[in-house]
Amino acid sequence: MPITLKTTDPDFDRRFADILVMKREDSTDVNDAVARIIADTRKRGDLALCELTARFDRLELTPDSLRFGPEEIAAQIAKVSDEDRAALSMAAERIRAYHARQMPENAEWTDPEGATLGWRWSPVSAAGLYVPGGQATYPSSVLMNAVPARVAGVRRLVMCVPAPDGVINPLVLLAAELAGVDEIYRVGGAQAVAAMAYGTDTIAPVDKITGPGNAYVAAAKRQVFGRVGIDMIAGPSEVLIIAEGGQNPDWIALDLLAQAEHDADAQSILITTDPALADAVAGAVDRLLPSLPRAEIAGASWRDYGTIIIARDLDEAAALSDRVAPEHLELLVDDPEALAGKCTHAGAIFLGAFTPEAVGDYVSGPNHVLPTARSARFSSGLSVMDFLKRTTIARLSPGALAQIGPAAVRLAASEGLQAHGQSVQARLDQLNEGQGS
Ligand code: HSO
Ligand code: ZN
Repeated sequence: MPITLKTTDPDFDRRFADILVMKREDSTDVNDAVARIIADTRKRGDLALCELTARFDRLELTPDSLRFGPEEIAAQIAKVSDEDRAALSMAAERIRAYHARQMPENAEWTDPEGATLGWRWSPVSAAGLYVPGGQATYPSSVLMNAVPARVAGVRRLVMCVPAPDGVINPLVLLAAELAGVDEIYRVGGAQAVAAMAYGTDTIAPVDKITGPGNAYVAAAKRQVFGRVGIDMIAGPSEVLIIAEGGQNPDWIALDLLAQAEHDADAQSILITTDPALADAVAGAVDRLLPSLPRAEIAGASWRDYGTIIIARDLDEAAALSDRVAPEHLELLVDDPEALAGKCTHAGAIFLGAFTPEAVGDYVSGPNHVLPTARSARFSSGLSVMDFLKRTTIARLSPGALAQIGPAAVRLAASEGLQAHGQSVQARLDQLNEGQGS
């Protein structure tokens, strides 16, 4: 049974507040183990990678076989069906086109004092993409991470993916090829993150690491942050659907289940203004759930975290959604544009009955790496910006320095920084001399 609430319930505020603070992940403390793995990888490099891969992935490697060779990649990719290849290529193209539009412009102007100012964007030189092995190895996520990096102009793109027992998903390799990944290593876990951050003889270090992973990978990303940049630490996936009466309850149920099947800790929330629709959706979930291959995972998520809220009206629904700040927000209402205007805090918004969240996972174009756990209040999904940095530009004419320099001299004095003031004053003196003569 999902949690079911009405905003008119006397204890609604307290129960809704409980949902907001709900802890949806085990906080297994893996920090010490990860710190040891990082230290070992820094010290022993490739040797540590080979040993750890034998231990965790039951795969015997030598430094020479850490990297996937071109023939091996081609042989794996040849296994992919034409249909799968066409679908993945279409996804890659649409993701590329969307992200190309995100490229920001450089700026430059000269202000009235004569200072030429601006900024310019440049890509990080090398990026590393972590791809999980096992159940959560998603080719779509390879595209979502690698394509924006390439669009941003990153020159060297590295990927680490574990191959437990030597097994690799050919679609992951195809996605890497379509996106333009340069180097692929069959290394996973904290050791992969450490190798990309610090480098080994085989894997040259990168500047930024992105991509999802288990608790070990997440802890490793936190620990190497500062040495390299990281994207975000993603939590379990979530969807919030706002629906009006008249919408198809089966479609809504499937959208809720699509999120729930990711993870027993995923969360699916329905807010509706129509109590009859709430009942119909609850019934449809119970009917559709058992036929899913991942019924156990989806069922656990729906049972423990699934939520149905009956709201007085759409304005109230939008306000509640903003308090949740969901990763994905679906608006299944007659006028989704109007409602979207009232929803500010969401990683991605899906408008109307023909935009199920799952199209956003694969082919609509926007990124599916999105802020979870209410972090859409202050952050955004992965974009080309994550692979770019901004350098500011200033060039002062002598006249500009003459006008604004004296204020710098004063402020330097007020901070007790003599050399700062003198570095400006020396130039001002020369300008004054020039004027005197
Ligand atoms: N919904 C997930 C992404 C995903 N779904 C990958 C399917 N494959 C988090 O946004
Ligand atoms: Zn998904």
